Amino acid sequence: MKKTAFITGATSGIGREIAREFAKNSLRLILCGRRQERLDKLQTELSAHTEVHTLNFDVRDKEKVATAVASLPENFQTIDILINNAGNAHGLDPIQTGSIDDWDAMLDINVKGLLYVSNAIIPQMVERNAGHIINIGSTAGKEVYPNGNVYCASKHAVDALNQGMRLDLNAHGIRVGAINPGLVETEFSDVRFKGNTERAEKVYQGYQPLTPKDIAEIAYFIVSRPPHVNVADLMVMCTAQASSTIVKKS
Ligand code: NDP
Ligand code: 8X3
Repeated sequence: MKKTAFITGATSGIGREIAREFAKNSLRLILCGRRQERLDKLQTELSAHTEVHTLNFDVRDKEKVATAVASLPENFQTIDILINNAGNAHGLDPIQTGSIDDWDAMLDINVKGLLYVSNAIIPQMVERNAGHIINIGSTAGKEVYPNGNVYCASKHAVDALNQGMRLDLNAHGIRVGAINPGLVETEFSDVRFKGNTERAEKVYQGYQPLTPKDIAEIAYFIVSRPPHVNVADLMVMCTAQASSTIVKKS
């Protein structure tokens, strides 16, 4: 029977490409995000390959998260794969001048939002003693770079939660792993720099960054391993990148 994957942050970047890659491989999809037009467009595009259901909610709203998951039609209620991907950086400022609103956004979305979604889905995996969770972390969850302070803290929290989930869900045969990408060209920097396109574009100039498709192919590789294989923690950078601060640019 075809597996069903629940993907947060499917309206853009990494999440959208994971949706496309999974659809190409006939996984059934539950696509989540806040931008309904994009959800509708992607549903139309991918329905040629597979069954698609969309859910519109803000991961920060724990009631909406729970209601959305509870609203799934019967044929989408069994979730085999959870991709915890929704998230962003907001700002790039030293700790002494950082914006509290940016800090709230990053911790509420990247950490608490991931927890709310996990809370709505993990119990059914535990009940079935089956499931696969992939948490999208970051190299920012493995090291800290100047001005990255709170974003890095949020991704370090994702790293800790990935480990914690793996420990707690071990008895239930649920696979838990993280993909920790380095620089991937998406709308990430547009969000980080609040629509300052010039600044956002500069992040990816002078070298070849990863593409969302690179990450999507890795995600499909992971979910298509046989049941005894769990890719627990994977870090991937473009060849030009050696660390958060060392990137070989032309
Ligand atoms: P994008 O900005 O392209 O995509 C972010 C996605 O998250 C969108 O689909 C957006 O949907 C969703 N999202 C953001 N906030 C919320 C919210 N409050 N509620 C629900 N959904 C939300 O960025 P990426 O694809 O690059 O980012 C995806 C993940 O990858 C993030 O967790 C990011 O931290 C991580 N990452 C990114 C890297 C990069 O270099 N790009 C590298 C390492 C990790 P919508 O706005 O429609 O709600
Ligand atoms: C995104 C990669 O280096 O911009 O998580 O933090 S980075």
